[in-house]
Formats: sequence, structure tokens, C-alpha cells
Amino acid sequence: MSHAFNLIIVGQGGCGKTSYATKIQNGTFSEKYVATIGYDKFKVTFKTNRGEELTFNGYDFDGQSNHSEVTDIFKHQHCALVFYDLSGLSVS
Ligand SMILES: Nc1nc2c(ncn2[C@@H]2O[C@H](COP(=O)(O)OP(=O)(O)OP(=O)(O)O)[C@@H](O)[C@H]2O)c(=O)[nH]1
Ligand SMILES: [Mg+2]
Repeated sequence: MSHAFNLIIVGQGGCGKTSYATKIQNGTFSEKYVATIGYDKFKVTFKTNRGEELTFNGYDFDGQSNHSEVTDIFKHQHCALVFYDLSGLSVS
């Protein structure tokens, strides 16, 4: 049995969204920062321990735009990952 889901990744610029998407898709990590422009699509497939195949069709958005022009894509997602950079937080 296989299932497919739409997945969106959003969050502030430079916090690691593309690095995460690249890691789960290709298994690689780069220290070089190349800012995403608009969004990049990616696809990952997992097998569960019950033998089911799960495919995630992902949209990795840039953290700089307000994305008002692409909200149509937002409406067709099944799940979302919201990223932020913990090292940028201050506790008072
Ligand atoms: N130390 C460390 N660096 C990371 C980690 N994840 C990402 N980086 C670095 O942070 C920088 C930005 O990462 P990206 O994944 O491109 O950030 P992004 O959220 O996609 O940025 P935008 O596309 O501009 O929104 C890169 O230089 C990465 O190598 C992490 O977990 N640890
Ligand atoms: Mg990016």
C-alpha cells in the first residue's frame, strides 16, 4: 500500500529549511548558504515498518518573501513543517 502527501516547509530565512529538505532527500549536507528564491520542490519516500510506502511531495519555501502570490499552493497541503533558528532566541 502506498500513500502520498503534500508537505510544505516554511520559516525564517537562513534557519535550515533547504538543508533539512536536501538531507532527507539526498542524505547530504552543505555548509554553503544559497538562499532559496520562491520555492524548490523535493520528493522523499519512506517505507514504514508495516511495509507501507509513504511519499511526501514537498515545497521548500524561501524565508524572505511574504508568499502572497503562492497561497494557492498553501491550500493544497496535507502537512507543514515550521522551522526557526533556536540559536537566534534570547531569554530574559
Ligand atoms: N550549524 C548548523 N548549520 C546549519 C544547520 N542547518 C543549516 N545550516 C546552515 O545554515 C545556512 C542556511 O541554511 P539553509 O538550509 O539554506 O536555510 P533556509 O532556511 O533554506 O534559508 P532561505 O532559503 O533563505 O529561507 C547554511 O549555511 C547551512 O549550512 C544546522 O543544523 N546546523
Ligand atoms: Mg532555502
